[in-house]
Order: sequence, then structure tokens, then C-alpha cells
Amino acid sequence: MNSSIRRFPDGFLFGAATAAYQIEGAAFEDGRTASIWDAFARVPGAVQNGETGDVACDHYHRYRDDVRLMGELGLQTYRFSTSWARVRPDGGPANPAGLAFYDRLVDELLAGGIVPWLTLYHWDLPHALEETGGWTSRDTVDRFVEYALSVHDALGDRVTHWTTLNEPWCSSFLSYTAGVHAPGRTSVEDGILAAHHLLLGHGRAIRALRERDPGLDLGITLNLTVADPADARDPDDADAARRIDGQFNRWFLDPLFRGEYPADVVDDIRAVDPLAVRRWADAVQDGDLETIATPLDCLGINYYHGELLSGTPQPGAEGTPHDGGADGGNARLTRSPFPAADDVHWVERGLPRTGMDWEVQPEGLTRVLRRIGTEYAPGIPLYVTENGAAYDDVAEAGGVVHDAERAMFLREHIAATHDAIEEGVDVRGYFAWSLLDNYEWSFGYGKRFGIVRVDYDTQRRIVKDSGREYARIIAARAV
Ligand code: PNW
Repeated sequence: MNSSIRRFPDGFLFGAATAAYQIEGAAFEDGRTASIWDAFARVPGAVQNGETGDVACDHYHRYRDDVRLMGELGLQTYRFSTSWARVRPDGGPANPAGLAFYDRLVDELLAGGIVPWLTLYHWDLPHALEETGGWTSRDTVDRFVEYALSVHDALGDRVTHWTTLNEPWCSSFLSYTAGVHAPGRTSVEDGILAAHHLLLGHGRAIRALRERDPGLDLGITLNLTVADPADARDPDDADAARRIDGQFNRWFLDPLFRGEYPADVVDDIRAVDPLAVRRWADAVQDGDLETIATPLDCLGINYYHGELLSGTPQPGAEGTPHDGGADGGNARLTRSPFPAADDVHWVERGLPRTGMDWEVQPEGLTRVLRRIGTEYAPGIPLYVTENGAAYDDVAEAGGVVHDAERAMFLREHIAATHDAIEEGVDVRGYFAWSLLDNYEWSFGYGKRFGIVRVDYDTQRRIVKDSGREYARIIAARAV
């Protein structure tokens, strides 16, 4: 990283991101029915303090104020997700009252000159569809396409940027293999089946939306990491890094951009669970990979941290940085989200850590962008659709939050994004996670990622120092 001023190209978009279940609240209003998160949050021990998204940031009722806040920060774009259980309760017929909320939200954004960036699936499957198999069932793919088209019916005249899925690694392996996210299932077979049907739903939705409206900007958002071996010359360390890269990054990148699953990872998983792989192979039908590899208009990348890996057990270290709640008091983690990584160990390298215990490694973002821009998606515009940090903020008298660490985190990662652009990678935007403190899944309200603080008793919003810093960066278009 050099230290001179980095100016962003014209057209580069600065924004912030949220997701429906994490901020909306109004969980059972206007016809919305339960999603798998409403159900999971009520399972004893699943979420810290038994917290639910019933109220969350009450954004459903306060969206006008929240959009005004976005305007004050100078956001050019806002990434949000629609709630499937609001739009098609129980996965059934479309619900006009639920769609009307997004209609109002989009109008408000457009009136404020903010570009809506819509994600269809940020993990909140209607609970009724989980009862019929959830993402392990191929029927859910058809339901997802119907849902995508319902949202397009309502918003397609005003929303150009559509993301099918947010982080399918989380909604398959954290959700169906590790069991730390809804629906809390714990098998290798369910994880790989869910991943396949999610990817198939993505490809089918892209095709259906494009057929309707060739002018849309269509993509998917993946969470990606840099998996480095502690010692590249040590074959066990190199193998550990290969496995995590394979199970976290390539399991999704290869089918999406090369139309094939990574053979080395299939072999690894077969070695630990041959029956799961046989059932999964039966579920992958002719033509599926072609559908999954339907060309995209853009790719969203969520980046939080990298990993340093070894084949040798590390003193005092347990689990992975991806346990999604295990070290936050979540007792449900019965297995690793990585089906075939028993001999993989995470190495402590002394980097600063955030409140999630995640390492701060900005140059990893530059490397992820470089790799995707050259190896996987040359010619496809990339967007950093999430990046941010949880810290234990304190609201001081006078309504200020001095979150210098988060401000530094954002600054360094925005600079790392610019480094990739300077190298020639086609990165077109950056979204801070998150606009608001919100419901951090199995951590409940215990982790605060917002550049705006939310007081959950009063619903008062306070722009943190990091929010002011981000507003300055946006105004200067430079860091
Ligand atoms: C992402 N991991 O989740 C999500 O898109 C957001 O909804 C979430 O609030 C944000 O990142 C912060 O956690 C992740 O275990 C959850 O590696 C877990 C992991 C990664 C991303």
C-alpha cells in the first residue's frame, strides 16, 4: 500500500449495505409469515440471548428517516435485500402489501438520488419451504424463480441492479452443515445439496430475469477469502490452504465461471463422506452446470478477513474463524462448515482483530480482487458488496460514538480497493457493511457493524465517527 492520495474514477459508486432480516423488524406485519430465521432464533441456544429479528432496527417503519440519513452521508447507492416471506408468504402467492413496502423504499431512494442495489436472497427462506426440504430440495429452485419474478413485477421498472444470492457459502455450509445459521442442519450431504440448489436457483433466476428484461444488471455476491499456507514449502500447510480455498472460494467460483465443480474438492469430500457425494452427484442433473454458469453482468465480493493455514495443530487454537457463532456462546456448532478439513489448523499471526475475532488484513482484499479480475471474471465489473468490522462501541454523552478503529478499518480497505483499480482490475463500487448496527445472526444484537449506531431501546440513530469519515471520503472521492 502506498501512502499518496488515491482518487476514485468517475462512476465508481460508494454505498452501504444491509439485509432484510437484520434491520426490518415488523416480522409478522402486512401478511409476512415466518422465515427460517424467525424459527431458528426461537430454538433455545441457537442465538445469543435468544434474540430475534422481530423488531430489529424497525426499519420497516423508519425507512424514510433511514433514507434521509443515507442522503446526509452522501451515499450514492444502497444495497438492501427483499424478504421472501414478505413478498410471497410461506413461499405461496405474491403478497401486494409486502411488495408495497419495497415499492415505497425504492421510490424514497430514487427521490433522494440513491441507486437501489437489490439482493433477492439474504438467507431468509420462508419457513414453510424448509418444511418441504428447504434448499436440499430441487423444488425450492422453482419457488425461488417465482419469487424473483414477483419482485421484478413490482420493482423492475425502477431497479436496474439485481443480485440473486448473498454469500451462498453461508446459506449452505454454515446453515446446513455447521448448523450455526438457520435452518441449523448438520450434515455434509445437506450442505452440498443446498449449495447446488442455491447455485441452480441463481442461474435459473438470472435467465428468467434476463429474458424478461435484457437491460438489467445481473449478478451474485460471494464471500471470498485469501487462504495462505503458513509455510508454502511445507506440503501439509500447502494442502491445508488448498482445502480452504477449495471449500470456501472455488466450490462457488468454479461452477459459476467455469461450469464445473473443483475435482480436487469433490475427491476430498468423497474421502470423508462417500454416500453424501454419491447423493449429491445424483442431484446434479444434465444441464445444471450450464445453467449455473450463465454469464453475469457483474460480480459482488464480500471480504472481511483472510486466513493463514497449517497442517500442524496449533497450540491453544480451536475451530475456525468461520464458526459463525460458536465462539460467541453458540452451542450448536456440532461440526465444521468445511466438510473435509479435519487436518486444517488456523495459525495466529498477530494481526489486529475485530470484535468478531476476525483478522484485519486489508491487502487480502486487493489480492482477492486481483485474482477474480484475472483468473475468474476478466471483463466483468466487480463490486465490493460488503466490507466492515464489528467493534464494541460506546455512545458517549452528547450523542457521539468515537469508533476510530472502524474508521481506520474502512479507510484501509477502501485504499486496498483502490490499489486493485490501479493495477487495472475493473472494480466499480464499494459498500460498507453496514449502514446500521443490526441483528448479527447467531450473535443477536451483540455485535455492532454499523457506521450509524442504533439504540435498540429508543431506536435512535447516531452517526458514528466512522460514518462521518466515510462521508468525507465519499465527498472527496478519495482516500
Ligand atoms: C456476512 N463467516 O455474513 C453477511 O452477508 C452479513 O449479513 C453479516 O452481517 C456480515 O457478513 C457480518 O458477519 C458472514 O463465518 C457471516 O465467515 C459469517 C461469515 C462470513 C460472512
